[in-house]
Amino acid sequence: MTSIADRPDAATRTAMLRDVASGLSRPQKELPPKYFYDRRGSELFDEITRLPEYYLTRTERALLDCWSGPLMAALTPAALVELGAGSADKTRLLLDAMVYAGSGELYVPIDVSAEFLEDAAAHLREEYPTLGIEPLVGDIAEPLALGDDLPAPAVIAFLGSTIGNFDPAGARRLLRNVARAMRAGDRFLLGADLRKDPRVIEAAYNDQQGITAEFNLNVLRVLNRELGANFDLDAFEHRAFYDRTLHRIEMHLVSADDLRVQIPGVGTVPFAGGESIRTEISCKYDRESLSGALESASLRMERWITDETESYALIVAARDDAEGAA
Ligand code: AVJ
Repeated sequence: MTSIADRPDAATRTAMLRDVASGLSRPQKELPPKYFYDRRGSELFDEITRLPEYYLTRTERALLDCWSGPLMAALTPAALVELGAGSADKTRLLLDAMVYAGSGELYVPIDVSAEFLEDAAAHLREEYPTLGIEPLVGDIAEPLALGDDLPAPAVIAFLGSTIGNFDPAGARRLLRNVARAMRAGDRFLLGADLRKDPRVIEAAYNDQQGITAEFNLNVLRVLNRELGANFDLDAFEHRAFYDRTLHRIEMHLVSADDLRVQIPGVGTVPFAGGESIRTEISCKYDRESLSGALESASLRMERWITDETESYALIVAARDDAEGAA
């Protein structure tokens, strides 16, 4: 997964400056998680997905291994739209199954990084000569501009539990955007991490090897490089904990001491000893909270697929005015 280029354009830098200025001026300082993912951050995330503690990716992949075939055979989509064009191997499971179902015409990956998208598209065009590959540059948090000529029916996939990065209001907004882009025959395929023993969840974000800590600190490296900020990475510590009331992981960078950070274009940002920047939330769902979120966006859960430990779920949803079931 890559979201920001190592050399972002002027518009991206302006947006970053705005996000950083507003995020760091709040009582609880905050940074948007999308700034983790420069080249190094994407590599670190890749490493995270292979960690023994990080069960999410491997559980989702196992579910897709089992279910891509049956789901695609039942839905026979002409198009696959993927939000946040994620890890290539999971995409391939879906594309293989769509081609095998005999209905596939088009794959539309959506991501904010044009560079990353074009790279991935070039590979996929070689591997899937019978499919059109038409990447779309855009922020998945914004309304989807899929166009009137999207072949029907389409499956819109949002995998990797990235939905967890949105708070309930943000998730509802995103789901509404998805619902608005769907036609009656289209389906939404969502991958979501589930509520479970907090110790298991906390371990996934506090790995023994310290890769998640490196990943977390990388956002400061990005700000130093892109904005000329002077964050001292040694002055901040990784902390991740599960909030049992809000059902979410919060990731923070904690400053041990009082310090002041200079960010050109933003100004001086003071930190008191023990103060933190919240860098990510990762919300965990159960069947009820997910169907509630879907319903509030005019979507109806049609299928609920989990692994045997009910650790992770794949959900198929339709517009609530659609007929039939997958
Ligand atoms: C890519 C948002 C699903 O929340 O588990 C992994 C990112 N952060 N370890 C997640 C992440 C720390 C991941 N998502």
